[in-house]
Amino acid sequence: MGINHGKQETRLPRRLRLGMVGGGDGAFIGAVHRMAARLDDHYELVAGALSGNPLRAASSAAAIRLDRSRSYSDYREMARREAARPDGIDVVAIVTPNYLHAPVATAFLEAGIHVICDKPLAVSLQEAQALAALAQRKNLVFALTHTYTGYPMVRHAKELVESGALGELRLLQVEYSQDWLADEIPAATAAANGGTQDPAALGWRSDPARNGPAGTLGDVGSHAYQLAQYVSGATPDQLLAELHTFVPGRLVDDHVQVMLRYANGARGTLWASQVATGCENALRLRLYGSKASLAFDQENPNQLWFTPQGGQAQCLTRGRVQGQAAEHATRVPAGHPEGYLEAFAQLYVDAAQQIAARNDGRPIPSHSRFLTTVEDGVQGMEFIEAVLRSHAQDASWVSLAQQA
Ligand code: SOE
Repeated sequence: MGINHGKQETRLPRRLRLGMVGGGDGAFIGAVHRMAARLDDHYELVAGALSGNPLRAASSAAAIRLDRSRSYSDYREMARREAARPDGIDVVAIVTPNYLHAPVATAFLEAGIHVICDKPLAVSLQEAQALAALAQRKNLVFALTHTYTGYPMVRHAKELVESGALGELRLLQVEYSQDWLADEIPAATAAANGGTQDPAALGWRSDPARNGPAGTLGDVGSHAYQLAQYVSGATPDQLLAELHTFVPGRLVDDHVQVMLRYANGARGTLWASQVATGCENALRLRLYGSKASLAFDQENPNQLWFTPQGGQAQCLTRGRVQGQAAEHATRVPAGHPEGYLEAFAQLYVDAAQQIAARNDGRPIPSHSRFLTTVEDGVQGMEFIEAVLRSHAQDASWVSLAQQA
């Protein structure tokens, strides 16, 4: 396949003007969003509230050559002033700690500005539902960056399942294991904080006030759940879950294990851990249907395994596989690896296509339909709240549908 061969895209009349909230000096995910937004040349970053601290906001803006007059330290002021400019931003990327996702998104949606937000969507189901309702009322695009859904082979897997290639879904197995929280909390940090770790010193993900109540569950369990749901197209009815904190003094969970029941009788298991020694970013999905199974491993994203019942295992590869979804998400020819940044960029491509369509009053182009949105975020929060509920009831079966 040649470069961009098969890529279906509506040509955009101009680059979209992008703003960013969060992502100041040293922030990991903000820098990733900026790279992703640049890759396919549909955006220019023109404004930002990169930090709530005025000095840090200014130095972070200078470091990425953002116009000083469009660097803010208050996101509300940014929303107001950008909405009032004739050349104001079309869309804002929200890359703050989780507790700010909902208030920041609300401010920009109210100002009539499209949103691209990092996951998890919010810190409660109630917040998530309110965001979905607001985006709908304002008729604005709200993309949620579940990165791993941007891989061509994940999209191909989704298409395979939709085509019926797996038959009736029976078993789902998804895991997301990392090890970066495996080490003991240094004694000095713990002692200085009455035996608990200092959330400020160890980052916002370890601080329930800024992260929300779900630690590993929210950070990577949300990706695992979403990937399984995205590819299988199936949402469980019930789950049974246990959260655990292995490292003494940690204020949120660092491990979660879940059993899932589906209405058609299918069964699933999900575990996510950030204390899984030796694991870098092992997000793995296996689906088993009545006719065939498939397996995807995020650390080898250019491959997808497909095995028909009674037949040979087939390694399908990006760049050679036939399918519109994979071709739309592919940039370079077979054998030239694409990875994490391209997957992230794919979400920005699809969001750009949807934003341009919304702005012109056109229907959303069908090739951008695989974008994850605020609706996925609501389902993710339903999952998170169900896990918290089940855990609080000593790991009993709970229904996902129960409202907040
Ligand atoms: C850290 O655990 C992290 O960066 C997550 O926050 C991301 O969502 C995941 O994609 C990679 O790991």
